Amino acid sequence: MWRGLIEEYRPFLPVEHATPVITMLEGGTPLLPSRLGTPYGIRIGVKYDAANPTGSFKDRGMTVAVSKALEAKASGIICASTGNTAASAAAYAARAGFRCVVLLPARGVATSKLVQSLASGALIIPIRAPFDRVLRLARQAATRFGLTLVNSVNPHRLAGQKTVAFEICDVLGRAPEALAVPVGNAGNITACWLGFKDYRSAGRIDRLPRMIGVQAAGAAPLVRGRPVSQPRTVASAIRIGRPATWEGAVQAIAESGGQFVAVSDDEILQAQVALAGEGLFVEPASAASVAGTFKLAREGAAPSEVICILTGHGLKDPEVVLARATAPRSIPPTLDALASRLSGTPSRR
Ligand code: AN7
Repeated sequence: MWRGLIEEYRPFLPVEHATPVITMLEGGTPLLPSRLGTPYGIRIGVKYDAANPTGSFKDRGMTVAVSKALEAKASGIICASTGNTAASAAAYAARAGFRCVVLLPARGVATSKLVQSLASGALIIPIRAPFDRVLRLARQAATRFGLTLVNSVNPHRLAGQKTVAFEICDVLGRAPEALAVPVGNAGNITACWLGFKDYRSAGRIDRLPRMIGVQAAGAAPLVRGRPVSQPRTVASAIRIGRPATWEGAVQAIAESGGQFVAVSDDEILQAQVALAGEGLFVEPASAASVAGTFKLAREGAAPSEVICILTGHGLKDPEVVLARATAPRSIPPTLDALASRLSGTPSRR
């Protein structure tokens, strides 16, 4: 039985025997084959990290960061967030009995993420500024008010997030040829790369994957090579113009012989639909990893096997789907009415 990622990967993590483990048995998420690469003659597998307890990959880093904060006898935690870090921090803080302060950009956080943080009892403070400014405030506030910062600039977050690389290698028995990751603040791509390198040092794998970092075109500082002052994209989770772990991301791409890719909002939403066609409902930021892989495949530049990390659940951001859907109209409870409605819709196969 899966024991949560701290117990599963203890020798690779900064935990001691005495570290109190705050866990919701995160990790151990499905690695699934898909038909997504078939039209391009490549294999696309997906790591469905939306299956974590709060619906995003953030739980991997949070179990370690919150456990270490408890070990250090912190009085509470604080984060800046585009939503998922907040939802995860709020949940793990509740479990640890911590106060949790969440600073959010006042505009553009998806409703469900706000709802999750509220439900877990976090103190939510919307800040009238974009994410990068909010993160700066959170860093200052952590020092001033004696709170532990649980953004990915906290090394324990990165340590926990490495485990996604371990899990992929454990299932495949090797590293994939390439790994595609959506990139916002750049903690995750940095952590994934460290994870693969740890596994190689430990002799668990003998070669490393190429890393593909995917950003939304309107929020693509790493693709452009300079910060973006007013990032714009439908993928609110990665609407970040000045990634905090810039160097780590650049290093992952350079060392692995990989690349950064920018995808348009349309490409992101098309990938979201394609994933839904595989039964996988993800939020737009998540679909970016697949959109970037599709883009490379169209250019004939995709590796023959890509594992895409699906970082967050589709239920996180219902507005994006509703904005594009036509609301179904109701019918009377008769077979005739049902028959006429069914005749107007195409069958799937
Ligand atoms: C679904 O919650 O930055 O490159 O504050 O929620 O490690 O930042 C979220 C980021 C990808 C990007 N996919 O990861 C936050 C936050 C989803 C995300 C990313 C995020 P990083």
